[in-house]
Amino acid sequence: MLYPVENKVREVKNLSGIWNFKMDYDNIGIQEQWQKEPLKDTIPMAVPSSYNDLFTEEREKEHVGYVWYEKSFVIPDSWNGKRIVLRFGSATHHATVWVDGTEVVKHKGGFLPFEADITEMIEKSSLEEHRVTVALSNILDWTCIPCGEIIHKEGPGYPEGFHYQETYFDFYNYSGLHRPVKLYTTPKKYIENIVIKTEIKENEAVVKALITSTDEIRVVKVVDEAGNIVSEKAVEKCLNDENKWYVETEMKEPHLWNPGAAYLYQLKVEGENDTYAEQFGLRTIEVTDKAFLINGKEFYFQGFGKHEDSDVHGKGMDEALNIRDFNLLKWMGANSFRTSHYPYSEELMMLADREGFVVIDEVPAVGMCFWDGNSVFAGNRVNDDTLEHHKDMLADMYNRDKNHPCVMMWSVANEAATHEEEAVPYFKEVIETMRSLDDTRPVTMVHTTGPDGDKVSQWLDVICVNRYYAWYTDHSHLEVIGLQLENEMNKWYNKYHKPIIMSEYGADTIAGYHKTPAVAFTEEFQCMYMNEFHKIFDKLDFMIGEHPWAFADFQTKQGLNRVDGNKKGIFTRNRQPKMSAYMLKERWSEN
Ligand code: BDP
Repeated sequence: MLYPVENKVREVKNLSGIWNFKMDYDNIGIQEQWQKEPLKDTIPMAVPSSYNDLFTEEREKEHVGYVWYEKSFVIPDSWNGKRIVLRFGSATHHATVWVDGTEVVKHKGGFLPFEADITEMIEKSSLEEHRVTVALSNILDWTCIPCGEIIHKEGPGYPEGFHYQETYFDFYNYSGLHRPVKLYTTPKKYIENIVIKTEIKENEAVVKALITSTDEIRVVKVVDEAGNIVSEKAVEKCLNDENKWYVETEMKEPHLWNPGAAYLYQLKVEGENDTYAEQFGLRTIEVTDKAFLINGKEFYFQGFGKHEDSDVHGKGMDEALNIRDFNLLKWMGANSFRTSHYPYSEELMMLADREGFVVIDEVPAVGMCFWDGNSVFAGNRVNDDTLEHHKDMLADMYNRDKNHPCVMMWSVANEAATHEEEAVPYFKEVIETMRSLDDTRPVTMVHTTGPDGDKVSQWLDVICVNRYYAWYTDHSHLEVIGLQLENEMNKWYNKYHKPIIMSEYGADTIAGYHKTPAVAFTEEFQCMYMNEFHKIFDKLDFMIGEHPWAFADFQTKQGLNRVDGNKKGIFTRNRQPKMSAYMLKERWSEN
C-alpha cells in the first residue's frame, strides 16, 4: 500500500479536525442503522486522537463497544474523472465505514491503514456534500491481535449486566481514529504498489522494483537528495501478469543509509497517466551467530521499547510529540527503537527514515501469555481465526512498511507462551509467513519464556528477551541480577547460537522520588538497577543490544501495581528526563 502523496497528478485532502461523535452506550447503532441518516445528538471529537481521555466521566472513558464518527466533505469539480480513495491511517480496533449511508469498507486491526475506492459512488451521486460515517468498536477477543476477552460476572455481589474488557497486555486500550483520515486522488489508471529491493556491490548499487499498476509504466528514475537523476531505466511488463512491471536499474557510487547518518533516494515511477515517487535507502543487513551488521559494520542496538502514548491525546498521532521523542533519542545517543507493541504511524516511520533510527517493527501480537500457568494456545483461546488475523496483520505491516530503510527487523510477537506445545505450529506458520513476505530482513520475536521452555527460537534470526530480575522476582535484590542474567543469557546462546538483544529491562520509578540508601521506585534505584544489567551486557559478546523499558512513562489499565500507569519510563510521560536518562546518555555517548 502506498502512502497518499501530492504531485502533479495526485491530490490529497486531509479530513483531520473536528468530527461529529456519538457514544453507542447500548451498542444498538448497527442494528438501528444509524449510518442511514446524519447522526443525531452528536458531540465534537478530535481526529486524530484517542477519545478516552477527552471525556470527564468513566462511563465514556471506559466504554466497551461501539462509538460513531461522522464528517461531511465535498469533492471539488476539479476531481472529476479522477479515482477517489478514502483512507484511514488506523482505526482502533474494528471499523465499518459508510459514505452517504452505503458501506464502503470494513476493517479489523487497530494499528494499520486501510482504504476504500469511492470513485464510482461519488460519480453516481448527485449530492453536493457527502457524509462519511464510521462505526468503531474497541472490543478485543481471542480472534484478534492484540488478544483480549469480555468478562461477564453475575451473582449477588455484582450489579446486573456487570462486564468489562479484559486485556492481557500492559497498555491502556485507547480507542478512536488514531491517525489521519485522508481523501486522495489518482488518475483512473494508476500505480497501485511499488516494492523496492536493493543490492549493493563494491561501488555500485542495483535497485530492483516490482510495480503493480493499471497504468502503462514507462520509466523509473532514481533521484538523489540533491534532486539529481542518478539512474534511469525503461520498464518492462512482466509477461505473466498484466498489471505487474519489473525493472532493475544500476547506479554508481551509491550513498548508503547509515544509522545516525541517513541518506534517502527516491524512486520516481512514471507512467502514461500516473506518477509516484517512493522513498528508499541503500543499506545491507547481515546476521551472524554473534553480530548484527549494517553495511558490513557491527551494530549494537541502544535505544528503547516505546509506546504511542501521551497525555490527553492517548494514542492519537502527534507530530510535535514525535519530533520531541526523536530529539530526546538523539540527545541520549540512542540509535534504535522497537515499535512495541504495534506498528506506529506512517508519519513516525518516515521521520525515522530521515533521522537515521534503526527500527524493530512489531506486529500487535501481544497478550498471548498467561502469568498464572493457564494455557493460551491449547484450548479455546488462541484459535485458527487468531492465526489468520495474525498473518493478515503481518502482511499489512509488510505492505505498509516494506520500503522503509529504517526497518531493519520484523518482530512477530511480544511475550507469547512459546513454552506451550501448541504454540509451536502456530509460530512456525507465523514466522514462515513473515519470511515469505520479506526475504530481505531478519525476523525476531520478543520473549518472556526462558531458554529452557522456549520451543520456537530455532526459526528466528535474533533472539529478543524481556527480563525483570529483582523487580517482578526477588523484588529489590539487585545483587541477584548479574548472576541470574549471565546464567540465562549463556543458556540462550548455548541453545540457539544466535545473537541476543535485551529488549526490555527496567524498574518503575517515580520522578522526583529520591532516597539513600536507594529503595525501589526511587530515581537512584532505577540507575543502579540498569547498571547491574549493563555489567553483564558488556561481558557477553553475543549480546547485540540493550533497549531499557520504557522510553517514557505510559498509561495502562488500573491494577494493583500500576499507580496511574507504568512508571518504568526513562522520561516522564511529559517527556522530561529522570536521573537514568543522564546515566544512559553517558553510557551511550561513549559508544
Ligand atoms: C513486559 C511487557 C511490557 C510491560 C512490561 C512491564 O512486554 O508491555 O509494560 O513487561 O511489566 O512484560 O513493565
